[in-house]
Amino acid sequence: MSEFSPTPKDKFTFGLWTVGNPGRDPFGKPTRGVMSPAEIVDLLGEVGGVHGVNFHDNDLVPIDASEAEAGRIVGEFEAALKRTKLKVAMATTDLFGEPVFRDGAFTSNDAEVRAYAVQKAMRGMDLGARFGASVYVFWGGREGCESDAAKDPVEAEARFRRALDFLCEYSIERGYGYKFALEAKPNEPRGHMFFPTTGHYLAFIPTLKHPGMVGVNPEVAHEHMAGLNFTHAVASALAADKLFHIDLNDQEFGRYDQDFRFGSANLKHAFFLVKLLEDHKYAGFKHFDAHAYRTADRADVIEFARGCMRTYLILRKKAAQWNADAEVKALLRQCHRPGKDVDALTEKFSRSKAETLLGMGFDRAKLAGRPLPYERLDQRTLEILMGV
Ligand code: DIG
Ligand code: MN
Ligand code: MN
Repeated sequence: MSEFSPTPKDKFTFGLWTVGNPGRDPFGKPTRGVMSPAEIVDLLGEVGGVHGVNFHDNDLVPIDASEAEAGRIVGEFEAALKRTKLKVAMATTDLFGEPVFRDGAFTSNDAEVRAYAVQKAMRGMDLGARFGASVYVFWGGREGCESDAAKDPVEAEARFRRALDFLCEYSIERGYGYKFALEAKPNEPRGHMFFPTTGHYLAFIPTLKHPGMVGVNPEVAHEHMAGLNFTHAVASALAADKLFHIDLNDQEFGRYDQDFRFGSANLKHAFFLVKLLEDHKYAGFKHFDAHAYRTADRADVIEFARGCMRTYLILRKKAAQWNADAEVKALLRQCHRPGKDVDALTEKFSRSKAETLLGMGFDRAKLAGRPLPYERLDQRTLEILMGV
């Protein structure tokens, strides 16, 4: 056990499709063998310290599997879970791979496709509940359009809302106790994606019939693809008490969805994310929705998974070091001016407070001249990260 060895208590999880990714990409064939769900669970057991595994319905049971095949696959999967003591943390539905969903699932223009998508999600919820999954993710991979001639976006969102309201009721009626987590992604695979960022979902959730059951599942790569600060997206979710799940990975800005190993592209961004999660005591699953480079063999896939978790644990220690650093604390004291009395004025409105505030004089030149040593603060941050 090294200082940065994960344990199941860290609640790190991996989807079957992550370490099971065979290396296929839009321009090339698979470079690795396709593993069965049981073999993927055994690989995660070999990785060590993993809390749980996640699956799309068809990652586990292929869409055209016979009853007998489904029974065999599920039985082998269950045996592998027992062998490795891995839990099933999150489940989700593949509503994006099959041609039937080419024009969306819940937002499709075809009522039969919408109904089939809800049925498929219900069956996915049944399968997840069978293994004790407590979070159910919805990534609307095909909800969008290439031309806005296709459908009214207000109507499209209404269809998405109807499906979620129905599925919330299904979870309640079945007593599954699911926390639904909505995952945003911009720009692909549809020409224009509905709900492209976490912020869009945070605005959407209050319009649902059971908003308390529904939160978000932000993903690093997806907010980066929109050119946004992921830590701020997570902060908005935390502030709204809606961070029900999180997809950790990494991503070069301005690229397709790369799903890189956590921390491998933007170490400073990863640091501030881990600091935020730890400062705010996020207690949910930390899912690495990522995959190894296409060049990786099985051994390197294992290193990929270990690297995701080690980087999180190293950055967690760096965050504690940063919070305790004397120079950081001194610099923060210089930059943050509480001004208790003036702050109290806008704490809670009252006519007299408003009058007092209206009557106050502010010396703009003095305020503008106060030092803000952010260069030194950011340099100190980098030097802590660089181990200096
Ligand atoms: C893509 O980032 C999506 C799908 O992999 C899955 O539906 C979801 C679960 O993490 N993330
Ligand atoms: Mn992704
Ligand atoms: Mn994801």
